[in-house]
Order: sequence, then C-alpha cells, then structure tokens
Amino acid sequence: MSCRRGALIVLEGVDRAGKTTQCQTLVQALQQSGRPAEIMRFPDRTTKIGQLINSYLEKKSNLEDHTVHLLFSANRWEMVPLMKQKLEQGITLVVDRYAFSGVAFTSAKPGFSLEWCMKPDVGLPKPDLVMFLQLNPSMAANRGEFGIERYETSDFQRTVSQRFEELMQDSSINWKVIDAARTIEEVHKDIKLLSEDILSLAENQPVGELWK
Ligand code: 2DT
Repeated sequence: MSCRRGALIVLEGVDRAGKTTQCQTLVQALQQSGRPAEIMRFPDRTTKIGQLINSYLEKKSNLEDHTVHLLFSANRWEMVPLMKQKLEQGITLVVDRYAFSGVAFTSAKPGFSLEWCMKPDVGLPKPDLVMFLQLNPSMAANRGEFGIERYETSDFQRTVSQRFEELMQDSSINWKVIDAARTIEEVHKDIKLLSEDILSLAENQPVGELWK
C-alpha cells in the first residue's frame, strides 16, 4: 500500500444512546490530533434512495417491508466507492449506524430472520471496529420523549435491542460494548482510546468484507 489507509469505525446503539454526539466528538478529537477523519451516517438522506427512505421514516409514504430493507442496503452500497476512496486516501471514517442497524431494525418486524436481513449487506466494507452504545430502555426513556418518526416506540426499540444482542454474538466482528449511561465526556474517553488503538492496527491490513 502506498499510503496508510484510514480505519472504518462504526457506532451503533438504540435510539438516544448518544451515537450522533459521540461520532461528532470523535471526529473532532481525531482531527485535532492530526489524523484525517470524517463523519458519515446511514441512512444518508441526501441521495435519491435516501429521499425515499426519509419520506418513509417521516411516515409521508408507505413502503413494503422487504422493499424498504433493500433500499436501506442500497443506500449503503451507493456510498461504497466513496468510502473506499476515502479510506485509501488515509481518511478514517466514523459512521453513525451501518448494516447492523439495518438488520436489527428490519428483523424486529414480524416474519424477518436475521439471516435474510443480513444477505444484501454481505460484502460491504467491513468495519475495523463497531462500538455499541448500550443503554437500557428505562434510561433511554429518561432522556426524553420519543420523536414522531417510524420505529420510535418503546416496544419496537426493545425488540431492536434484542436483535443487536444476537448480532453481537458474531465473533467475526470486532464489537466493543460501551456503557452509554455515563456523561458525554466519560463515554468519549473510552471511544477515543478504542479508536486510537484500531487506527494503527487497520493501517497495515486491507479493508475486509462484511459477513463473508
Ligand atoms: P437515524 O435516526 O439515525 O437517522 O435513523 N434504520 C437505519 C433502519 O431501519 N435500517 C437501516 O439500515 C438504518 C441505517 C434506524 C433513522 C432510523 O432508520 C433505522 C432509525
């Protein structure tokens, strides 16, 4: 490799665990220590596919469940060339939700197996590190009311949580569980340390393929 590649770092977790804040804080911290880093988020609502997803999430349209699952996956695949390019340029990507959210949310619907849900995302760039921000449902409820988007109900979120637990049994993924019930600063400290460690490991190996 001519230049050291960036790392692919994913933050996952149930709603209101603080993923977005932690992604932003991590990117700032990495940049301040001289390491190029950028944030990405899924769904990326800016593309044509993303706009279909956005309208579905805002309940402005209805989509059949398998169809919307495939759209979420397509929304990741359409970003793969850009992701690979940035990683090769040495930019670390800090990603707010990825295929794990895709599988956890769809498989929380009746009639969807984890296996079926994973298939369309097989072969995506494999994250070097996936940090799961853990927060129990009652703590999450203390952080305020749910929004009005689709999926934002306690019952659904509880099932999503169980699906994430099942996904975390997969030892082919470098999962780290982070206790998100602490202050933003405490959580950030753990996330930063884990990320710095993975940066030096990742630069010496090629990007892997997810679930392959
Ligand atoms: P945000 O609130 O983070 O924008 O998420 N979701 C997300 C899925 O159902 N499938 C996916 O593949 C992804 C990435 C989780 C919007 C909602 O979309 C759900 C919450």
